Amino acid sequence: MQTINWYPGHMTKAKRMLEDDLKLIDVVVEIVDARAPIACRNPDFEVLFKNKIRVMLLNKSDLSSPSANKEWVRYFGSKGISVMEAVSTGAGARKNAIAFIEKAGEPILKKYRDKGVSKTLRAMVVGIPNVGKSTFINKLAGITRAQVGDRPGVTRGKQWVKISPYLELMDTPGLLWGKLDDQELAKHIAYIGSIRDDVMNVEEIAGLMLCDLDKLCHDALIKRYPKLEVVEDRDVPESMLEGVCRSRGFILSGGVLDTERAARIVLDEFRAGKIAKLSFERPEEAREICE
Ligand SMILES: Nc1nc2c(ncn2[C@@H]2O[C@H](COP(=O)(O)OP(=O)(O)OP(=O)(O)O)[C@@H](O)[C@H]2O)c(=O)[nH]1
Ligand SMILES: [Mg+2]
Repeated sequence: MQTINWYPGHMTKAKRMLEDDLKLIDVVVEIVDARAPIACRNPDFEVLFKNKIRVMLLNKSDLSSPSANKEWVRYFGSKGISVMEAVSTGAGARKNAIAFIEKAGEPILKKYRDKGVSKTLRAMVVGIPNVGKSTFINKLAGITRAQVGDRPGVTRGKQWVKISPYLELMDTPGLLWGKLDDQELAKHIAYIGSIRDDVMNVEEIAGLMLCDLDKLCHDALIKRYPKLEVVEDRDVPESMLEGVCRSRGFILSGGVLDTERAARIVLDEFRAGKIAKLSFERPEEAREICE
């Protein structure tokens, strides 16, 4: 696979901005995509936030496997990381999410209370691009304050949003890191839409994703793109993409298959949860990667 080169220049500036603002922050809320929680964990965060109280939100859990969500909550919990499942686009659970963050900040609030001072808890919401940071903040605010979009790189600067008299959240731009050695994780980040489509080979990524989906959810995949059933080389990304072209009639004049169109459709449909609810990662693999 072609190495994914993804690090846009503005992220260096954004990372510096987070560093500068750390002194204002009581709690760090790290948002990951429940379909690929390990791939979403930016190693820079370990250094940046090592002295901070941290909690994790397993977001987009409506698009991932419910059993994997439970496994991930148990797994991160066993590592001492407080984690909560979330659907930031869904109704409800707003109060739970606020209580979750406030509970994490309780030791700090208590310190102030003991001094007789009332304090607003300040939390920084961080994560790689497109995981739903701004959507989560809007949900907690109960009103659209932060700009959101179904592509990476929507938030470009920081923004404070008041949630209650006791809680303020800071929205931040999605951050990736400079070098990704593990191409397996890079693929997952591309699949979930955290890398801009114009800096990667869309056809290659969509083809690889079809091969992975074939192993993870064969029946659902065939249901969506029936002509995939007859593809013989199921490990060959190009062949799988051609199967999608045939399923959807993406055939140009002269019988040429429009694989670019198929690639964009497959990525869009997967990201919108139209193919299957699934998780690319499970805690057993995480043990291999992390330990
Ligand atoms: N299905 C589903 N979609 C979600 C969820 N949370 C966010 N989204 C969608 O994901 C896309 C990205 O959301 P944003 O809130 O803009 O993501 P972000 O992390 O702020 O992205 P950047 O600012 O680009 O780093 C939008 O299309 C949201 O509607 C969720 O829990 N479930
Ligand atoms: Mg944003």
